[in-house]
Amino acid sequence: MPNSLAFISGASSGIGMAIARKFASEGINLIISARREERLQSLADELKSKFGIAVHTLVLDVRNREDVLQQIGQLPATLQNIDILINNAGLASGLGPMHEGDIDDWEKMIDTNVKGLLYVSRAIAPLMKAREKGLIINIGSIAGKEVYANGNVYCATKHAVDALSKAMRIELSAFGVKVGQICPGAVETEFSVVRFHGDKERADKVYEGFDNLLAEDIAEAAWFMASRPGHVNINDMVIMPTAQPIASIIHR
Ligand code: NDP
Ligand code: 8X3
Repeated sequence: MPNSLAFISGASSGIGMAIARKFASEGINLIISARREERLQSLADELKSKFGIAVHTLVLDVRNREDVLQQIGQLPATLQNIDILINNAGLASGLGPMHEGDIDDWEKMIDTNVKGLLYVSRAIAPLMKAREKGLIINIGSIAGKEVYANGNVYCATKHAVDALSKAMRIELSAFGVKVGQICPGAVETEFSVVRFHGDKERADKVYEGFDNLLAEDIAEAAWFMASRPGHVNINDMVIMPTAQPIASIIHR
C-alpha cells in the first residue's frame, strides 16, 4: 500500500471527501476530482500539510465525455499509475412519481451516475489492465438493490451501477484488476440538498429523528476493501443505518 495512488471522483463533498481524508491518513497519494475547484484546492492543501502525501486536483465534470478522456489521458505518466479508483461522483435530482418527473432531472442523473461512471472507468481501467493490478470501488446505493416510491430514475441509475460493477468484475478479473461496490443507505451529506434542488430545510428533515450513517462510516468500509491482501476481493457491501432495515422504512 505505501506509495499507492487513488483517484476519487466527487471528492469535493460528502462520501468522496471522507474517503479522501481516510485514504490520506493511511498514506495513500491522491488524485481528487469534482467540479468545484476551490473545495478541491482547500482539501488538497489540508491533506498535504496534515499527512505529507501528494495530492493532485482534477476539475472535471464526469458528464463531459471528451474532457474526462482527455484530462485523464493527459495526466503525467506517474499519475497514470492509479492503483485504486473510487467511482463516487453521483447525485439524485428530484423525488416524485415518474409520470410527473422532470426530464432534465432524469438526464442529469443518468448522465452523471451511469455515463459519468462509465467515462471515468473507460479512461482508467485500461491503465490498470496494462499494469495487471488495481481496484475499482463503485459507490452504488441501497437504491441499486431495492426500488422505493418516487425514487424511480435514481433507483434505475443505481441498479445500473450494480450491473456494471458485476460486469466490470467479470471482465477485469482475468487481468488481476479487482472490482467491488459499496451500497449505502441514508448518509447525511449534501445529497438531499442536491436532490431537493437546494431546499436545505426539506433536506434536513430526511435525517431527523434517527441516527443516519456518516460519510466516515462509508470511508471506513472503502478502506477495508482497499486494504485487503491481493488475493481477497470484497465484491459488495450493503451498509445501512440500524434504524433503516430496508430503503423505504426508517424508524424515527
Ligand atoms: P454529495 O452531494 O455530498 O457529494 C456528491 C459529490 O459528487 C460531490 O463531490 C460532487 O462534486 C460530485 N459530483 C456530482 N455531480 C458531478 C459531476 N457531474 N461531475 C463531477 N463530480 C460530480 O453526496 P454524497 O457524498 O452523499 O454522494 C456520493 C455518492 O454516494 C453518490 O454517488 C450518491 O449517489 C451515493 N450515495 C449517497 C447516499 C446518501 O444517502 N448520501 C447513499 C447511497 C449512495 P461537485 O458538485 O463539486 O462536482
Ligand atoms: C441514497 C440512499 O435511500 O436516499 O442513495 O436512495 S436513498
